[in-house]
Amino acid sequence: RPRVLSGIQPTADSFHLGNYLGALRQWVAMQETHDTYYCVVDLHAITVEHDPALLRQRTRVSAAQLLALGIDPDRSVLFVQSQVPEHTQLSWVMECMAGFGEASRMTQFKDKSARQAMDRVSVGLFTYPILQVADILLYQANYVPVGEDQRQHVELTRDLAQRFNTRFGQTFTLPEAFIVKDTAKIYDLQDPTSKMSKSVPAGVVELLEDPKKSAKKIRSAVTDTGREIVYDTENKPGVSNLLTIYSALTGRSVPSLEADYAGKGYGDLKKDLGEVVVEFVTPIQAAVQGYLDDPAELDKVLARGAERARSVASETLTRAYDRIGFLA
Ligand code: AQP
Repeated sequence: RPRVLSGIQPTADSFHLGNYLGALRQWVAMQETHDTYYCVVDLHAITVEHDPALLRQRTRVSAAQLLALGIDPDRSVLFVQSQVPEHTQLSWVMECMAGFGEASRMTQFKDKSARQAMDRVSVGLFTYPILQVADILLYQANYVPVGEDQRQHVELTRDLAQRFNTRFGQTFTLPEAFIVKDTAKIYDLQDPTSKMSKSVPAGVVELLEDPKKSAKKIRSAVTDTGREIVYDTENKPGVSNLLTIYSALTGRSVPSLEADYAGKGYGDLKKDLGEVVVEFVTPIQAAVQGYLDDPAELDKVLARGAERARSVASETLTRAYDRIGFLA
């Protein structure tokens, strides 16, 4: 089976619909067909200022959400990144493979650092994509299921893996981004030209917020001029985004939704989609609560995942260390 690795940051109280439709839905589905490794990337979470107690809580809430969404810890290796020290060890090696200019071209760093004064931006935020390179290469992953915003980081991973292999001998598998086109980018409900992102909370639907609040956000989503419910990303980005979400959550095709809503108004679409979202999140919230009610058991599941992850990661690291000339 081809191998898959992906990670998600524990940097918010809840995952949002963009995370779910862009990435996590694929994580769940790929368990059927791939050898899957999934991690909560807490090392990435400290690249911005954080509160330790909150990080601990959010790491558990993140793991609980993954389990509730259908990640099965028997079929997937589910773990917390900081519990596998090989990630930081390989990261240093890969930092030494990367050019400064190359790292400076990462658009996510440019976007995120532009929001703050340079003296407040951590070096960790700058080197973050290289830690991500290590995350992927340690498991010899063939595919990385992510949203469109992460494509450039997977490309960097390929480049650095190729460079290492050329200089020191075949060591790493070259991974490919696995991006589902239809849901590669879910847009903000209040600004349907920007991606839904936890940094701009206005138009974000969180999986763990009060479902009534989600339905309200959808009812007040920005829609477009005109009245027709048709998928047209250029002229109707708001309506198109709602149709994408509707289609992904129900499995109904966009053309069949267009046909059903012919002659109806934006209000009808938004009201119905609100109900679809409430139905989707309600059982997930109950399941998350179930996992959080027994944190000792949750920690045990994660410890077992870390142990399984380490057995693969340490083998890759040992080989990489040997190739670059470190003593055994
Ligand atoms: N709007 C989105 N549409 C599709 N996919 C998305 N992802 C994030 N936003 C969207 C995908 O979710 C996965 C987890 O991403 P992360 O842990 O890196 O979270 P993030 O990118 O920090 O989440 P945000 O909300 O996008 O944060 P900020 O505001 O910090 O940029 C990834 O696979 C990502 O592609």
